[in-house]
Amino acid sequence: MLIYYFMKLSDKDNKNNDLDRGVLLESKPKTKKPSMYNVLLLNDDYTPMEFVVLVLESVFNKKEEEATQIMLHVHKNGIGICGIFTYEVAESKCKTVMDLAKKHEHPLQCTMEKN
Ligand code: TYC
Repeated sequence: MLIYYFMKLSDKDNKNNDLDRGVLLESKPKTKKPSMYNVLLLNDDYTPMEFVVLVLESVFNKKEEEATQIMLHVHKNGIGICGIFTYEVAESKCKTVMDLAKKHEHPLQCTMEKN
């Protein structure tokens, strides 16, 4: 990235210096890739499998087949990733899942970790 630097022309002491006519200097790009976060579902003994599949379809936009695979992975392994998002989106997805679980009185737990 190139940045155009200049000094004010009223600075008489610098009138023959390159700086008072402006110079182009190299600078590092200021853009940064955002950190990404895994959203995780945790297994429990009571939440119905159908409810977990519905959550994966409605909150994480999974089709029925993939939603079922993720649910079965969590059921067997205790934990599984249901999506990877920026911090604010991951936080919002977790809250939506927890609110839905609470509303339907299921103990389903959702959490996030840095990817
Ligand atoms: N283990 C639950 C059952 O047997 C199903 C389940 C799957 C619960 C995934 C939570 O994140 C979960 N009904």
